Amino acid sequence: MEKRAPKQESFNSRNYFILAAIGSAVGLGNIWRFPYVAYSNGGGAFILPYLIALLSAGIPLLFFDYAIGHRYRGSAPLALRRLGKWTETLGWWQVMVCFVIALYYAAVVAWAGMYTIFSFTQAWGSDPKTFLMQDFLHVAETPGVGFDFVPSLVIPMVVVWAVTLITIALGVNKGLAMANTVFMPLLVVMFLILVVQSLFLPGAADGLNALFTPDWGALGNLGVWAAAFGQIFFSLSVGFGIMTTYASYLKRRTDLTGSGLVVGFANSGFELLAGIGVFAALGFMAQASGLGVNEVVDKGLTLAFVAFPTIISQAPLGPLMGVLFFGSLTVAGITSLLSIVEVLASAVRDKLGIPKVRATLAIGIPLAIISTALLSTTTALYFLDITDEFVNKFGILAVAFACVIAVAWIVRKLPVLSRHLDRFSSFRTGKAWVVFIGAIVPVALGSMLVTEFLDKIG
Ligand code: ILE
Repeated sequence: MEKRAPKQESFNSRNYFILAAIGSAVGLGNIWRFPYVAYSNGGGAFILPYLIALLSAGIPLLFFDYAIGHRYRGSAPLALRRLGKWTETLGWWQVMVCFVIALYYAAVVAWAGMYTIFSFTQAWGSDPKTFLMQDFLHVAETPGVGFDFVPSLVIPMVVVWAVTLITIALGVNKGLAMANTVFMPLLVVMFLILVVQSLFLPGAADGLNALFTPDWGALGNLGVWAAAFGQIFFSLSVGFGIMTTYASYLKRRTDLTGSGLVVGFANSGFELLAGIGVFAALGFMAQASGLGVNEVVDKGLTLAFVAFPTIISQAPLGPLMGVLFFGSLTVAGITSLLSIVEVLASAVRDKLGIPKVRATLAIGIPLAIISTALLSTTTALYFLDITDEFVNKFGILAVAFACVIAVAWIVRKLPVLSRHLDRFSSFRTGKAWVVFIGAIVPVALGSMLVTEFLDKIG
């Protein structure tokens, strides 16, 4: 039986909410995911599907999450239960997705933290790849074989988990708002200096050309559109409980759509900046090694932990660049991790009717132990690769699709949510929003899921 939920916390100011929502959105997805996704899906031409995805699905879904969280004032499962009873199940599905993401997201933050320290001495030496695989991660040669602990990975994980759980336990204002007030300005300053530094490197222009040269032909490919929508969902943190949870902490009188636009454009602005910074640096790397940019481009983990160390070792003021890059990755990652774990802690708080601190410990400690156990072993990298791909493609997209279908077509609550949005907003979204959420978003999400599925089995 559900216990009576303790009194809902709320952000002392709307600015805290906006800051925390931007902190959630801007994360690993912006820094290491976007540049490569854009480059490999049409370069400059990718801007078109990207903007369409942002305006037709990202922002409308952000409003959707906000409306549910703000109107039904609860964690994702509780808010969805208040909306349609059985839809609580969808809220738990979102919680599951967040649980899985948290397991590996924390590890990447921990590794980025370690690499910030390594940057001072360039501990990776002349061969960053071997350093990463053998000296740092001790990757087993065969997946699944040699499930051994790597003790040196445990401490950074424990630190990341301690910071995360303490912040969440401190509550919405003393924890989340404070952390974002400190970390977000720090991130902006560090990242801007990094981008300027990268732009002054020799070869930077080649990198930017590689990123922005449009391949218009790519637009005929459905996969490119799927990549644009997928990037927006992941990066904007929409559709899997995060924004619902954060919006439940907004005071009643507020501006939902105005806040949403600020968050959406801030996130995309940061993402574009990350693309510029990363590709300027890759252009330098290509020139320094006498290769084409296409030969040095890499994605995700290798981009961050192999390509960047190589660049840092060669660039003037390399150690500074290293601290800025890995520092940014750590800070951007931790503010996103906070939002992912907030979804879990608030769900447990509401379900068991226990205070936030106890709920945080009840879910946070097992989560931290599982995450540390799985990702401090010689098979960490395999685990990360598999879950990252699976969660992105099927977890996030599928749960967002299910929620939109359920709310729009089964419990038919879009008119209620639309009225709520219009009432608590600086501008009216009216019928247009209902059409986007009821028709355009489900069609876009549905076709992406089918494309991904066919791609997997094909
Ligand atoms: N939006 C963030 C990112 O881009 C997180 C996604 C929360 C899981 O990395």
